[in-house]
Amino acid sequence: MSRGRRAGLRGGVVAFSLGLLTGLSGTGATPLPHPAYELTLVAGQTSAAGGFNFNGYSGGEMILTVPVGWRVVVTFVNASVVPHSAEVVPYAAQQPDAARRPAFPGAATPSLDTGLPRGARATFSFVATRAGMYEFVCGVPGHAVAGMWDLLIVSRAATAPHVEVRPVRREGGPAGPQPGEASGLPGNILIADAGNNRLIEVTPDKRIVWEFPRPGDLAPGQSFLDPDDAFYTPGGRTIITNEEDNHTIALIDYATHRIVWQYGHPGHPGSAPGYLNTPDDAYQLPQGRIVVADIKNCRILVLDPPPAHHIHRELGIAGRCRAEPGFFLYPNGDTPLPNGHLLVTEIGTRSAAEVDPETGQVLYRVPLPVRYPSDTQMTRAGHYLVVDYSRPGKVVVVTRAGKVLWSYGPAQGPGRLDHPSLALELPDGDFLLNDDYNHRVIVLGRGGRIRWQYGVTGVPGRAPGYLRLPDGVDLKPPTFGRP
Ligand SMILES: [Cu+2]
Repeated sequence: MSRGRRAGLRGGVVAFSLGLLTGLSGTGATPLPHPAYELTLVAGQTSAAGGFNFNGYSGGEMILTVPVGWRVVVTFVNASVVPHSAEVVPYAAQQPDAARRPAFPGAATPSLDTGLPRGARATFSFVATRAGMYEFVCGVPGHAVAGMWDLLIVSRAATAPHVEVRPVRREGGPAGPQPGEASGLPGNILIADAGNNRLIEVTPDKRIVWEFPRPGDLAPGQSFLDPDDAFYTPGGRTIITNEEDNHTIALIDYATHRIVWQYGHPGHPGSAPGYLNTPDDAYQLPQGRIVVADIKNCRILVLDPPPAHHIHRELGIAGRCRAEPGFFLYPNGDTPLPNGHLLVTEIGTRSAAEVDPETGQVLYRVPLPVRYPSDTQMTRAGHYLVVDYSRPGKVVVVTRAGKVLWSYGPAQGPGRLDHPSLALELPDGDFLLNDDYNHRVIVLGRGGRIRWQYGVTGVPGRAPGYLRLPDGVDLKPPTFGRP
């Protein structure tokens, strides 16, 4: 998928997790003395309340209730260009106009007054030892007053934590096929469930049959964060994924659940050999080479087949972001075509170009009539399928000249898309796409009807039937995994 410039902006959407940690099973860590609840707070996730919101909710619209005595583990992410912070303070009818002492020891991010910059993450935790009404507020002066607060209720009566939001944006049910629902899916699909830091393979009847990482899958020191896309590789044994904000790409062995190859330095963007900066859409080509759209370096890298870590070719020049021949302007997609060429999507020029990876030559360029094109694909009829990573989002099919042949993009209702980042054509001509900020993956019929859905619209989660900011999908090839 791809989104590109949004690295940093990502962080995504909502994301209060329904994760209940009861002592980090499987990692060998000492069990926590209190049952814990994990909450992700994304500052400025949407434009609601002028951006002064957590997870899109402001003014107390989001309410977390936890039983007294529980630990709350908060992962704070700033998705906004405006610096923000977060802390827990006692609820007051009048919001504080500046940071104050947190209600519980440790219940605050660093830099409460000045805020953390865009893309920053901070984790804090506290034990909710006293029942009562509290609020999560931004400590930057003026922000809480502007609406940047949500509620925390520490309850003696509650037996389990829960989150509720008003207005409630729930549509559709979670897991399980709906009556009469025919998916149109010819097989399993792979979902890069970015906000849950995992990849899952789901059957057409919505069972999870493969997941990475399971507890213990990662070696000590290995990380797996925010996978943006994941694709089955042509060899039938591995899955390739890019961790855009972790600046790495990786091959995962499907059978053993091990990372068998990695390129890039986790957490360290760069352009020197061995480094990537916001990589998107890593694919393995049939002969084993790896391609990746290295967005912020404005280049496409072609790497020698693993286990090497060698650059075969650099298309464009790292750091020279230009809309000129020989250069790329924030490329976020590099779909391999049957003829061995790549279909490169550029955010900066709103176009897709067929590129010969051996020479870097652009054969033609397709203008894309969308605000923020993501991950153009070629259809079997030879047209170009692209999504608009916007709200409302769109799915568009255009000719080589950029003429719109088909488009979908309702401005409201349950069919409205919210930052879709990748659409693929299914064998029957319908589309499989991830609708990131709606926390769902759908099959969209050519008639404009949603035929199948995994995830609950607008409701992030990790339980079966839920997703959090799904950022990529792939369709399992019938031959994958067969000897
Ligand atoms: Cu703030």
